[in-house]
Amino acid sequence: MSHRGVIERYREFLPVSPGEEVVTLHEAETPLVPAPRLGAEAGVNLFLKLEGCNPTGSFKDRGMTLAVTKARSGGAKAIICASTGNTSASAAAYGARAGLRTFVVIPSGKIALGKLAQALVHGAKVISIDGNFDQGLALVRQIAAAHPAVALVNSVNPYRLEGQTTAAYEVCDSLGSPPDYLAIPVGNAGNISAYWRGFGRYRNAGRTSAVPVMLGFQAAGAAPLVSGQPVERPETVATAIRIGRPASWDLAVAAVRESEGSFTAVTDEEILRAYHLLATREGIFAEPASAASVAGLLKLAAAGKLRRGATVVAVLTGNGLKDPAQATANVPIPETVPPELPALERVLGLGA
Ligand code: AN7
Repeated sequence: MSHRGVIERYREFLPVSPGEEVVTLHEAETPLVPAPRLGAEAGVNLFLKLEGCNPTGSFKDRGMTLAVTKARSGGAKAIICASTGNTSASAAAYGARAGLRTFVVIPSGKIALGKLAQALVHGAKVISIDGNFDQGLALVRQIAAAHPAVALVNSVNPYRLEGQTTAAYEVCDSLGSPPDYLAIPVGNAGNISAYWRGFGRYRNAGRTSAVPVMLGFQAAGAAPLVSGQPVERPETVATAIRIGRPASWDLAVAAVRESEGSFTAVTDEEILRAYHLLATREGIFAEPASAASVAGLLKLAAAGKLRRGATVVAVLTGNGLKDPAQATANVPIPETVPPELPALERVLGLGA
């Protein structure tokens, strides 16, 4: 059976006991799609890892299957997270599947509509705070510490990162070897840390013989890992990565240092350009935060900082449909015409 889910597919690398009852939506095994046109622009052999094809539309499902499996087998009655959107959508779905209550804390007005809809439809208790993600995370950590029946499922939960290592295994399995570079958007910095651990573990297990250079990209208004300083008031159009105090700071810094990679900031303009290029030139609709990986690659390539002809995987972390407001912000409004052939031909430019 294909799409058995992260735990069944990579069980030998994950901390799950044989008898443990798994909570899964048969996530992962996402497509790795060549991007020849954008690859040519960057002078590299580019592949896109479409994490928006996961059951809840983002990479978060890889870690959530493990975190929620462990929460339930550990006797939790509820799960809780703070979120810029995707973690809450995933937690709400896996929480529903597990029969656990889900509590979600979000920054008021700063999460994409599709993600909010997901959390609500799955029946999570959603609380909006008049504050940002970093403040929300500090609060939910305190709740989980004070209430043992409530399991924290943010990426400070070690099972989240363990589950997310599977994306690195998949990239290697799909390509037959690791890429030269891995390009990835960075917010709370869990995913870049998980990929790095995964690539290292796969090499140590003899499955591969190398590891990639890790290229992390942050939005310019929320780039603490680029500046080396926490950002008190992060701002970016890419709300998913509007984070000023990444929880996995040290792990992410180690990933970049050990792989001889880099952190680079991309502006909102660069993010939105990449977002439109992905959609119009490659047929791929990813959310703005995800487009930061491609924006960053184009930026590094233009500066002569990418080896020409290298194999590059850019991780597109979430589905474009998550953020309909952004999607419809800068596109023409459809023209309305009478339901008549000549009128339709005229507006299509197909008239006589
Ligand atoms: C589409 O949902 O932090 O660096 O609360 O949704 O591992 O945080 C989302 C993060 C990239 C950054 N792309 O990953 C949340 C949340 C998308 C995301 C990131 C997120 P990390």
